[in-house]
Formats: sequence, structure tokens, C-alpha cells
Amino acid sequence: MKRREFLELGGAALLGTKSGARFSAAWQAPAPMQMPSQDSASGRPEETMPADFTIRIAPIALELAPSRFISTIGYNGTSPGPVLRMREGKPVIVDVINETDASELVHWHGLFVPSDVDGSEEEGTPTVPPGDRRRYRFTPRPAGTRWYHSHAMAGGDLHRGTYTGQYGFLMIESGDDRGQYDQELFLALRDWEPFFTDQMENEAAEGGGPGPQPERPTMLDTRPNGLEVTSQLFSVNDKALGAGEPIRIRAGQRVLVHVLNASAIENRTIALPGHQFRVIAMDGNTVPAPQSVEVLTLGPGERIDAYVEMNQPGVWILGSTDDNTRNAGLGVIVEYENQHREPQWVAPSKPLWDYTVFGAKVAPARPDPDHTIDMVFEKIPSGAGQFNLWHVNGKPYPHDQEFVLHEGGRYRLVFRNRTDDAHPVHLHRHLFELVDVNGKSTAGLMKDTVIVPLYGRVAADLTADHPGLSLFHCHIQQHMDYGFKALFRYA
Ligand SMILES: [Cu+2]
Repeated sequence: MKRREFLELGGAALLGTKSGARFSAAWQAPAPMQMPSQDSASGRPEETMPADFTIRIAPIALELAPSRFISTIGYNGTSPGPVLRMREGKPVIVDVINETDASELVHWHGLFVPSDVDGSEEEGTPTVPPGDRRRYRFTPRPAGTRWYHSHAMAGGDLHRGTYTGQYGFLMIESGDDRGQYDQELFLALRDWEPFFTDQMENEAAEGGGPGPQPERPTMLDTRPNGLEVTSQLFSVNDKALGAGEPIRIRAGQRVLVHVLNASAIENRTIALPGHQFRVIAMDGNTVPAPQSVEVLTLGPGERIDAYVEMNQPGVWILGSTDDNTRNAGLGVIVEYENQHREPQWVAPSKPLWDYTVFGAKVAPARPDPDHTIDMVFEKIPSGAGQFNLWHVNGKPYPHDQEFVLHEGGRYRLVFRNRTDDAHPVHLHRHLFELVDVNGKSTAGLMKDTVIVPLYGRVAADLTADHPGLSLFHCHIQQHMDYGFKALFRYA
């Protein structure tokens, strides 16, 4: 779903002019505030119970670049919203206030929480009506880099759901996170002002390269393509490349970066010339074999935690490996102390991403799955002016009684992508363990979202240990809204 028809946005012009905006690493959780609630589960009068966190959903103007404001919806007046820090196992109360004119939902992505607070209407979570508020209580777990975001359907309205600025990092701390680093950075990759297009290009630039394509059909669907969504304006956090303050570092520092692809639209690959990322966790879960790599690829919804050893003094661009995307804003300047020169970009020599290099080197004694669940993804090209449709196993949502889990059972999910696009698929309320990626076996990589390469196949094992409805979907908003989702239920 790549489009190369970029407007002359003036990415180079964005470089060099610096506004006085803060770098966003200093976000803090909002101060608790008091408010009434209809909830009475605690046995205490709710009116006297302050919330631990309050999320106010309201329109904002975001200054992505000097004098370039976009209109969107944010959390607590900003986008990304505040970094929420919760303690694993310590119950929290979160008040969500909806000051928009449409129903909203806040999804806690990567958490094991009950369906009725997970933030998915499909699972039965009540929405927050316009002008109203709702109190959520849950026990945050597991520890790691999670995030929270709107789970509203957008359909043809590109000012809803994950197209807006409604998202933020949610850090769940285990209490023994003894990180050894000098700086901690939160980097969210974003696109803005999405629009419809019927122009398709191949995936190579964003990490969905050709590969073995085990699911490529012998007969390709040649019906005329329909509309999809793209963008020509990007940022890291709330600033386009060059528009915000640089990340300031000193030689010799070790920096912990938390990267989130908060896009509604596309997978991204980023690099920092002269440096490597030592990947220690994916989707917030420690990887068995940390490795140093030149690029990071993340589908919408995915997170990566990595250390960067700052040992190449200079001024660099940390940004998308795709020139058009980077020049249109997807990057941030990294400036070493006492270095004053034009920011440098150097294309990486090995821009390939492979989940399996972080897997266990010795295959563990993994219990065999009790059942295998095949999930075949297909695109229905809809022709001029219509939205493409998406099917799972030849059917639209919700698949009724097709995906039924028995508590305690072990399941192997086999994602078979018979489309010409790489899809970041997400399962709510569970983690799965990658078993096989396009024929490469692996172990020990626990994830909640995984990119299934174009015409590719990924297998992942799941223990059914979180009863309740669980939504499975592609994290590309338009794909989800037009059929690429399914409900898992428990028997
Ligand atoms: Cu998709």
C-alpha cells in the first residue's frame, strides 16, 4: 500500500527552522482529580475516590511545524497523550471524559484486562458517549511497554479512530526495572491528514520486501483496485522532522528508546545513521536474544525497546528509511553536545528486518498445540471509488462460532496472507509466541501484534488463558473497518 505520489511538502524546508516546542520526553501522568462516577464496584462512595488517571478527549490544534497546525483530537490537550506509568498488579482507576461529539473508546493495547474494560465495542466494552464520562478500573499487567488509543470505528471518516491524535504510551512497571541508561526517549511514529487513493505500490520500502511468498496464489486477483488510505505528512511525536527541538545527547551516553508505530495506515522502517539499535523487547516483552541491528521495522500497533550507544559524535537524522516519508516529516534530529552542522542522513546498508534473529537460539521444549486455527486473509478489490473489502477465511466479521477457544487450551494460529500488502495483525487481551515466519522457525518471542508479510505466512502459539471476547484485527484502521477482523470467544 505504498504511494509514491508525494506532494512537494517541503521536508527540506522544515529542516533548519526550529520552533521553541519542548521535546516530549518529559511527559508525566496527569495529576489525579476528583469526579463522580456511576460505578460502585469498590464498595466505597465513588464520589470520594479520586481517579489515578484522567484522560480528557477533546479537539486540539497540533503545531507539527512552524505555523503549520493541524486539527485533530488528542488526550489532555496533547498528542501523543501523557505517558501513563502504572505498576504491574496495582489496580488503577481511570476516568475518561469525552468532550467530542462522537462516541469514543480507549483501548489498553497489550494488557490482560476483561473484555468490558478493554476498549473494544465488539467485545462489549460500553462506549463513552459524546459529552459524557466513564470510569474504568483494571489491574495493569503484564509489565512492559504498552500503549492506549482510540478504538472507534472510522469507516470513511478520516477524522475518527486511530487517524486522530488519540494515543499515548502506557508503561507498566514491574518494580524491578533497573534500566541502565542515561536517557529514556519515547518516539511515536505518526502520519497526518490522511486521504483516499487507488494508487498502489509495492512494500519493499517499508520492510515488507518480496521474501519467499509461501501464500502467493497461482492465480492473482486482477479485478480493479478500490480505495485505500494514505498520507503525505508525518511526524515523530508531535513534530515533523526539523520542526521541534533535537534530541540532545553527549558522547558515551546509553539511550533507551521506546518506539511505537502509532500510524493508522502503514508499516514503517527507521534508522539512525552511524548507530545500531540493540533490541531488548518487542511489544513490551523481553526478547530471548537481544541483537544489534541497523533498522527497526514496526507495523501499526507494534513497539520496540532498544538501547542505542551514542558513540558517533555529529548531528544525525533518526527517521524513516523511505526518503519521501522522512523528508515529509518522519524523523527527528539527534544532536551531540558541541556539534553544529547540517543533520546527516545515510541510508542503511542492510535495511532488512527479521523477527527471528531475536528468538531463542535453542528450541525450547514447547508443548504441542492442541489445535491449529488457520486464518486466511484476502482482499476483495472493489473497483473505482469504492473501498476494498477484507475477508478472514472467506467471510466477513464476526465469524460467529468459528474461532472458539477452550480455557487452558494451546492453539497454533496460522496467519495466511493471500494479499499484496503486509498486515500488522493484533489479538486483544492475549500474547502469542512466534513459531514460524515465512518458513523460519523461532521461539520465545512473545507479541500482541505481528506483521504478516505480503503473500507471507506466520504461525504463532497461544495459550487460552483470558476468558472473554477477544478481538482479532488488522491494525491498519481501514482494513479493520472494512472487514479485516474476527471475534475469538471462549467455549
Ligand atoms: Cu491490513
